[in-house]
Amino acid sequence: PEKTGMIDTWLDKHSSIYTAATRHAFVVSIRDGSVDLSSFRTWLGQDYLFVRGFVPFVANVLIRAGKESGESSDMEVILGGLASLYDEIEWFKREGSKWNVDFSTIVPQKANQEYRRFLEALMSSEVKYAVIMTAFWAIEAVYQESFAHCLEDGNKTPAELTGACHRWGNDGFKKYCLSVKNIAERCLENASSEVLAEAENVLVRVLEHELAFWEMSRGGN
Ligand code: HMH
Repeated sequence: PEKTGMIDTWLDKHSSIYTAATRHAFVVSIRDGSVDLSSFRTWLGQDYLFVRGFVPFVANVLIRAGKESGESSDMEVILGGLASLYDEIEWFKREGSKWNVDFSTIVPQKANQEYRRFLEALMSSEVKYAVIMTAFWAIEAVYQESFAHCLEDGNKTPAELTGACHRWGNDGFKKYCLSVKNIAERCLENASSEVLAEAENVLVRVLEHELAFWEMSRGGN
């Protein structure tokens, strides 16, 4: 029998915020086809800015995987994620032209600024590898869970939005998230109680930032 890891224990404990982040009304509206396209455009522009800030965060995780992990395969997992962010930025640019969203004029909204500030704080060398890895997993997993939901049986996701859903809802991304989760779990197994408490706190804060990001998107400009 598989033993339950820390992350699943925490998700159980904080299930209401986890569900709020992964089944948000904005995501549900993509799935049921009722999505407000101005909200989608807001999300697109804000997420493009978010991803540009996420690249240095993942690069920081990569550097730590090379120095602090003790497990050489961690680097390949993170490098794969970093490489796919290049394609992701190109995808955002194509979507931007498709939806007439001019990224050069977009200003980050408050929830976006706060999320990016949080990521910057996590990049401090004082934050333990297990903690940043837990955060990294949660950031990716919320998108994976959310967009996979839009592709599940019975969806009425509009055809012009399935590209976004496949980007994060596909099986390869799901497997990648599982690899990141396994890295985080391995680190948490050997962590002190202080580090565990910090990782749990950071996990909940990621979920709060993700929830606020969906709220911001739904609210439009
Ligand atoms: C807000 N969270 C946000 N944007 C993203 N692109 C990701 C996570 C990626 O998983």
